[in-house]
Amino acid sequence: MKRIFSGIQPTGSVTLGNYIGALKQFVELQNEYDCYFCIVDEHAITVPQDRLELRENTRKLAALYLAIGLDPEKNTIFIQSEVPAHTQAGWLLQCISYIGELERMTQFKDKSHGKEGVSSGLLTYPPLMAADILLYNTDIVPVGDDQKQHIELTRDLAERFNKKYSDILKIPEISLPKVGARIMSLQEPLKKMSKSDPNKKATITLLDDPKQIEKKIKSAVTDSEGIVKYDKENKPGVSNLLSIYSIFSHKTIGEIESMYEGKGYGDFKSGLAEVVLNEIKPIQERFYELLESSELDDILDRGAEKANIEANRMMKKMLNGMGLGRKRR
Ligand code: ATP
Ligand code: LTN
Repeated sequence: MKRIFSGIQPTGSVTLGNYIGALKQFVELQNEYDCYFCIVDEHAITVPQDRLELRENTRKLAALYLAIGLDPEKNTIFIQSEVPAHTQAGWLLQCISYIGELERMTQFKDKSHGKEGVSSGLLTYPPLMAADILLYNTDIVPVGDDQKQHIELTRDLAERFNKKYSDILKIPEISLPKVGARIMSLQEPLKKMSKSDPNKKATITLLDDPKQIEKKIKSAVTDSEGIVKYDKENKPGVSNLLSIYSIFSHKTIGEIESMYEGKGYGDFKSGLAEVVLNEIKPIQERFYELLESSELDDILDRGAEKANIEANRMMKKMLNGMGLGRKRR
């Protein structure tokens, strides 16, 4: 069975962008692959976090992984900081990364732009991500479009390590969703929807209450034309809403355009709210049950145990390959 690895940062409430770009792919892939799904809390601290919120967000994300339908019997679900090999391998890969290539990462440029006191961890975030992936002999990494560059770098680092030290790291492939690889902000449709966006009207989260979701969809930025038509260049707001509609309704964009021919944005937005809520409501119900359960801790304990065994096996090979410490058997 081929291996999948992916991770999400516990940096806030999970958005429709995360759900469509990453989580929905996880659910689809779980039956055909041996999957490792991680909550990457060590990535979250590359920008300032409140420690109590971070812990709460970590637990919530774990509950959400299960609530969307990931089966803990089939998948390994765990928290990054509970598997120390990630930071250890991250360091080894930092030592073969060039500052120039890290500075070229668009996520680093976006998150550091105009900020004071940018942490060095924000710069060295990609080698840690590469470690996450490479420790597990990963074949495929399901992510949204914004992570393409990081996966390219992961492949480069693996090739560099294999050439320089020892040919042990598997070169992973990226998997992007067919539709919705980049869901845009509801308020600034030229910007990606992001869970750390301070403007709460710009994002829909999986845990927003239904009234809030309806309101946010109603106030989503569109245009003055009043025609429901997909045209990314000239109608980015409406096109983004159409993509979301298509994903939640399993209808093609063409079918939805026909449904709303001659109708205004009001009807279109009400229809969109309905299909989104149909899918999200049951997830929310399961989420709140799971959050309080001890079952969640058992699953995370088992996940960490399995991930530690797997990651330590590769860690040993990497240390041996680089000549660190005494040779391990
Ligand atoms: P932050 O705002 O803290 O950077 P984020 O919302 O960008 O967070 P991540 O934790 O960085 O989310 O990403 C988790 C997964 O969700 C990744 O696979 C990423 O590619 C995907 N993703 C994030 N935003 C979007 C989006 N707007 N559209 C599609 N996929 C997305
Ligand atoms: N960088 C990713 C989160 C992430 C990840 C990973 C995704 C960290 N490690 C390993 C896939 C595989 C992000 O910001 N979305």
